[in-house]
Amino acid sequence: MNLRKKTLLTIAMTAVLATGAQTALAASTELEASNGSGANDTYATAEGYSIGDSVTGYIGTYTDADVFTFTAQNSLYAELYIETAGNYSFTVTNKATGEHYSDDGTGLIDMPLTYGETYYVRVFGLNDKGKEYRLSSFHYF
Ligand SMILES: [Ca+2]
Repeated sequence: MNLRKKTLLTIAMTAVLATGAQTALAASTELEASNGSGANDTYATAEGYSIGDSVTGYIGTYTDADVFTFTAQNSLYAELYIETAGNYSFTVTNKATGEHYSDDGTGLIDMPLTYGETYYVRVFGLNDKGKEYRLSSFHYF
């Protein structure tokens, strides 16, 4: 292999590795079976989450809820959204302050964050279950 080809191959492999690493960091899966409930349904059993990450999961039963928690790393705004074929809704709650936001079925919540505060994201079905959802988010100013 000549030097030019070897250099191009190295660049391509580096790009693949960088992309793969980024995906591995940013994406995760709910820790509950796709037809299950009960493992992460409460604030006490919430799964860790970070703004900027995507997590996929299922509302496994009609009474299932999936709760995720994050601590704000800044006092910017956050947009959280779910993408799903299911008839699902979600809320974000700060237990300490009583702040509570609902997507009202739109799949979208825009909210201010307060540095150091802990928030809970709760995804649930509106008489629906069995479909996958993806919860994602990002910071904005
Ligand atoms: Ca659950």
